[in-house]
Amino acid sequence: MSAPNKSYDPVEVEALKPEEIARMRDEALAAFAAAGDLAALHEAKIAHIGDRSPLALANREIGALPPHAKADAGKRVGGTRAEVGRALATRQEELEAERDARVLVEEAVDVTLPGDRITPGARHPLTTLSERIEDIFVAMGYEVAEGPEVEAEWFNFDALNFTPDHPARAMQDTFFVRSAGAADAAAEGESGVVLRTHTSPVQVRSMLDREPPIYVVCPGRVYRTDELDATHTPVFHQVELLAIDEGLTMADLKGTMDHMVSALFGEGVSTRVRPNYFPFTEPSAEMDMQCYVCRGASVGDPDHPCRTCSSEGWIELGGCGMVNPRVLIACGIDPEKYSGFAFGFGIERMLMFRHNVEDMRDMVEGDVRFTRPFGMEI
Ligand code: FA5
Repeated sequence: MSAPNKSYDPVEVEALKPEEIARMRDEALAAFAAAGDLAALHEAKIAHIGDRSPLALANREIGALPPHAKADAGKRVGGTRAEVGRALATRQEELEAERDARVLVEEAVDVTLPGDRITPGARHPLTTLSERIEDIFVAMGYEVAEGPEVEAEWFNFDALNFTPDHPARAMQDTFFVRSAGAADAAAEGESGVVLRTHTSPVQVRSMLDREPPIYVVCPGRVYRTDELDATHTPVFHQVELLAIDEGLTMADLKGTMDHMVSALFGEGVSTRVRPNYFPFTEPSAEMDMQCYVCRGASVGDPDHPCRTCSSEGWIELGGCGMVNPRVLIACGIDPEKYSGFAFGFGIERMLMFRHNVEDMRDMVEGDVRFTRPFGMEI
C-alpha cells in the first residue's frame, strides 16, 4: 500500500479510476455468469473478490488517499464490491438449485424395484420347543444331560430291563448298526449297537455318572423303523426326565408334570395318569394333559367341538412311571434308600397339538414356509 500523500489526486491512481473499477466489476460479473458449477464459481470468487483480487487491491489503495478523496473513492469501490457480492450470491443460489435438482434425478431411488435384502431365517420350532422345555426344568434345578445317538444295546435295552425277547428289540422297531464283519442283513442284530430308539438310555448313563440325588432333563434325537406319515417319522425327538432322590413318589411326578404343562400351555392346565407298561418303570403310566384349548368343555357338547383334543378333553403326552428297582440296581443305586420317577415324550407330537400342525411331514421337509411363521423365538 502507498504511503499517505497530501497532494494525491485519486483520479490519477490507476486502480481507482471509475472506468477501471467498472471494468473490474464487469469482469467479475462475467466470470460469475460463466461459472458452470459451484467449483468454478469458487475459483471466480477467489479471482474477483478474494484478498488478492483487483477489487481488494483497489480497496486497499483507498487507505493511502488524502481524507478529502477517501469518501469518493470509498463510495465507488464499496458500491462496486457490494454489487459484485450480490451477483456472486445470486449465482451461488442458482448453481446450488441446479445441483440439488440434478442430485434428485441422479440419486433417485426406485422404491418399486424388488428388494435384494436377505430375509432372516428362523430356528426350527422343534429346537425352540425343546429348549423351552429344558428351560422349565433347569429353572427347577434340573441339569441337562445328553447321550450318544449310536448307542450300545445294553444302554438302550438291557439296563432298562428289556428282556432279550422283548418285542421292542425286534428289527421292525429298531435300527441295528451292522458290524464291519456282518455278512448280511440277518447278522445286523449281532453288532450290539443300535440307533437309540428312545432317550431312556440317557437315564442309565446319568445314573452311572452321578451320585443321587439326580435331577436331569435329557433332550435328543431318536430313531425307529416307522414309515414317514402324518403322525410318524423314523427320526424324531424326545425329552426325558429323571429324578432320583429319597422318598420320591408318583405324586412328585404328577406335581412336576402339572408344573410343566402349566408353564407351556397356561395356568391351571393339569395332567392325569392311566395305567400302562414299560419294562423300566414300575408302576408305569401314560400321562395325559387337559386340553389347553377347551379345558374339557367340548366333551359331550357336539355344538362346540374341539379340534385340538377331538372333543376328548385330554391329550396324550407320553410315558412315565417310578423307576423300576431293577434299573436302579443295574445302575448301582440302592433301591432301599432311593426311589425315582421318569417321564418321556415326543416333541413332534407336542408341536402338533401345541401349534395345530396337521402333518408331521411338514416338520421334516425343510421348507422355510413352515418354519418362518414360528418367527425368531430364541
Ligand atoms: C418311550 O419311548 C419311553 N422311553 C417313554 C418313557 C420314558 C416311559 C420314561 C416311561 C418313563 P413311547 O414308545 O411311548 O415311550 O414313545 C414316547 C413318545 O414318543 C410317544 O408318546 C410319541 O409322542 C413319540 N413317538 C413315538 N414314536 C414316534 C414316531 N415314529 N414319530 C414321532 N413321535 C413318536
